[in-house]
Amino acid sequence: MKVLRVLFQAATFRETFHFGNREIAKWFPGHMAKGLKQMKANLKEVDCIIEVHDARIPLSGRNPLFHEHLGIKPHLLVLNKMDLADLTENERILRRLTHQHVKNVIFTDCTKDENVRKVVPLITELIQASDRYQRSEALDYCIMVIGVPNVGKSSLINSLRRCHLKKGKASRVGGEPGITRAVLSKIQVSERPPLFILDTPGVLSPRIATIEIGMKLALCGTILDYLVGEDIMADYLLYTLNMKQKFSYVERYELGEPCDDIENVLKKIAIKLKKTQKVKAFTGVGDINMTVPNYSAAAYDFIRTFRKGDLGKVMLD
Ligand SMILES: Nc1nc2c(ncn2[C@@H]2O[C@H](COP(=O)(O)OP(=O)(O)O)[C@@H](O)[C@H]2O)c(=O)[nH]1
Ligand SMILES: [Mg+2]
Repeated sequence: MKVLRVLFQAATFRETFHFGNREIAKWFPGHMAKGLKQMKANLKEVDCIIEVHDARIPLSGRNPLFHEHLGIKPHLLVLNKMDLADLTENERILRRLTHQHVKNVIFTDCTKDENVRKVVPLITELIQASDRYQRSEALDYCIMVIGVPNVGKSSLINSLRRCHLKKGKASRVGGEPGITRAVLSKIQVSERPPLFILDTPGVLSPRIATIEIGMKLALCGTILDYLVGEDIMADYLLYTLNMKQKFSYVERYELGEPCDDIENVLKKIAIKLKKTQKVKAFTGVGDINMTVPNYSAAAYDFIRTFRKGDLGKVMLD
């Protein structure tokens, strides 16, 4: 792999990505507005907020509404899916987060319960150091888990239960945005201290600031793909992998060498995966049937393989 990398470094790649004049389709479904409203209404019962976000985008796409509406409580940022993120860039990320006044950060992998045991001691400390307002008499701790869709909020709760209660699933987990709907269910995750967690539906910002942020959110599966478009997502992914010198895709799809031209890459992926389609072509002398690469099927495979971590660990920010 090392040899491969040295060889590939000589290739030239794009230094910036041109988005053209694309826009993100507006998407703030009713259940998200309702969810945020319910979260605010429950705030007086809450001692601490755990914000879960995807470790591949620790700086992008966190919802500013959370800080605006829920910012008064002690706050822990859990950067989950650390198994998919390139953590060699950690120090830069932590510096940036400190700059944004995010002081408490834990990286986790909820599928393997990795680092999840660090969560309860830290929030206990944060709550004990805080003014609990109306809850100063309460013996139990109540935590609200918030975040954009599909970052692993429900998985974190299940993992905490496995670590502290030796119990299984209490919160439904899903592979696409929108599995946990407007219900705020209160789930016990530990006996000592008695600790309860409110699971919440994912809430995105009603305005995603830039198309690039939208692209990163979509690549991590936190917004629906069609809002930005799978074709451009695949191109942005290729651009990122090349820029970060993550060349696993070359081997995976047997491309021979890195390439910065998405059409070329998708064509080869389609042929390798036998994702072709028959189309009718109209010629002067009559119609003929042709077999052409199915670019969208190839783009979909490229994106899905990335999401599973099979194109290597990547930091998108
Ligand atoms: N690789 C990886 N996948 C995870 C991790 N945590 C959750 N997932 C997956 O991410 C998807 C969304 O999880 P879920 O808990 O439903 O997210 P929520 O919408 O924020 O509640 C599911 O397919 C989980 O299996 C993690 O630490 N690593
Ligand atoms: Mg959920």
